[in-house]
Amino acid sequence: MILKKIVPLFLCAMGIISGIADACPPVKIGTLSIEHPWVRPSTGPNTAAYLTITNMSQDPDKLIRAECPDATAVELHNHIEEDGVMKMRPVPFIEIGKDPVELKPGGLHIMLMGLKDSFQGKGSVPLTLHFEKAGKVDVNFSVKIPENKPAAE
Ligand SMILES: [Cu+2]
Repeated sequence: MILKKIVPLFLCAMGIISGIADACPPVKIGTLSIEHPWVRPSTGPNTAAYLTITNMSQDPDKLIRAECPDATAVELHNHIEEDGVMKMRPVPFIEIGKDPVELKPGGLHIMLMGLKDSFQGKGSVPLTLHFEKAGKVDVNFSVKIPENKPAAE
């Protein structure tokens, strides 16, 4: 019985079942629940990390900063359309209101820049997320190549 619970957690932490995101239990911090954290392996100096954050409280929170030991700099980014072209822009924070916030390709993302590691062949990558109210939390992001998506953030 205990083993049934421990094994999926262990496999999840190791990133072995990274393709099956639903097998990973949500990470809880304060009133926030973090699900499906994943990062794209890189072929260049930068890549992006994604996740879904749900706030169980009526009180909004903000993702204000993220850190990754394998990146020289980490920024919070959004995509905006400018003259018909999608461009990435840094944002000072990502508000977590009453609706779940999904960071995903083509939208909000955590930009990892100046990578010291391509993440190719890795199971997972540790990131630290800083929230204004909930504080900081360490989350393992599964290394995953997205399906049916071009290699752009
Ligand atoms: Cu970006």
